[in-house]
Amino acid sequence: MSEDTNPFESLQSQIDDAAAYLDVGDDIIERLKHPERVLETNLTIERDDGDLERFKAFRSQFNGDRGPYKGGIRYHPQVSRDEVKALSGWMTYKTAIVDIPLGGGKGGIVIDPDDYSESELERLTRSFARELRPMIGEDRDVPAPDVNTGQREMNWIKDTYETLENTTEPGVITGKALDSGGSEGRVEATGRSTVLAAREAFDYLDKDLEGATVAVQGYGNAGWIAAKLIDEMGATVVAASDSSGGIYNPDGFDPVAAKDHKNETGSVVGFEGSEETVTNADVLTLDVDLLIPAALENAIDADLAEEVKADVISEAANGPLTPNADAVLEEKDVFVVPDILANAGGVTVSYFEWVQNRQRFSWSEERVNEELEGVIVDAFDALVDTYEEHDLENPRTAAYVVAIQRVADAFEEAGSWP
Ligand code: AKG
Repeated sequence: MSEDTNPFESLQSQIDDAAAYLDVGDDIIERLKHPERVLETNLTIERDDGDLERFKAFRSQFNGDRGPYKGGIRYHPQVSRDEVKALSGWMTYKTAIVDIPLGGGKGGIVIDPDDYSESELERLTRSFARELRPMIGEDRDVPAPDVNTGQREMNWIKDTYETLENTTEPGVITGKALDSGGSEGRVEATGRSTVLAAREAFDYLDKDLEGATVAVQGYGNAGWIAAKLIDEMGATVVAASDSSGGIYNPDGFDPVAAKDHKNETGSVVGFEGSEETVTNADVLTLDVDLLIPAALENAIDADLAEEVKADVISEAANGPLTPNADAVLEEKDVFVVPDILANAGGVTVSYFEWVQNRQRFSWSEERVNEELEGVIVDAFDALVDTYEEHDLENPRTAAYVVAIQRVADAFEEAGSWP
């Protein structure tokens, strides 16, 4: 990576780009560029061998003007205070562009979970839940899964919170297992919105998704589900990658079989449906119709962006393009469906899960997917209206214009303390 990009600075520059088109005072824009508060804490747990180990952990509550703070908790060695601040800001504008009544938050622990046993991870997660307890709650802050966390961790947090609070409050957290109050469709939701948003973009650009070629960078939950669903829509997945490398077959391959291979061996590399082993950078710069970056921030910097040949990018990851990469792609007329819309399926179905928990009622998978589709299509339409109204070059700026205006309106409508 030739560019050293701080994700929090990326978020702030995205807000600045949109501010020029907004009827919002500079003082309010300044407020909307910073989190309301950030918890930084040190968690010490006993390892299985009896030694103690300390882990740094964060929770950023970026903005609560439109509802409870909402966003995932990730376990990754690259977690930092600035990364969590950026991710919580992206959550704020994500919940706003899809117009669900939630704010934005994000948390994380600096850890490579692969190096720890399940019982060590449980002790660590429960320790974090104890720290979070005073600041979370179904009307306060509602965490969810993110990179390297899932139903197991959410269930531990729910159990710790409910035990200490002596209550049942499943809506304190989303992304739970189905039997613990989770929602149908939540596991697939991020990948699903990524392809629904891509479908809308192809439609808007008058391009045919049927037979379009697709490359997917990152074959975790969001990436592989997006690959599976786009294949079901008639597109051809020709490349995929994970942290060990990439696979390429110009005639396409079965994305589910590639996932089975990854489950068995730990990587997509070596999959029999592949013609060629390629690098991650190759996957990002292949001559395809649609590129889906589905790994971490800053996957594409300006140098790599010069090499990108895709016509459309749908961002399953948060922050995969640096601002300089965005500028290069804008020059090249690549249509980028921004993360805050493309991957908003996760938080949208989390919202449905929270609603179901409060209703003490479960929706069918069909209903969840139908409602999700409506939300993504409406958000895409709002983006396009603003994109055209202001004659914008970059769909990301249009998404921020819509989202920031909604957050600013809620802030102003609340009035101020005398
Ligand atoms: C994200 O969209 O980046 C999330 O962290 C998901 C949040 C949620 O499901 O509440």
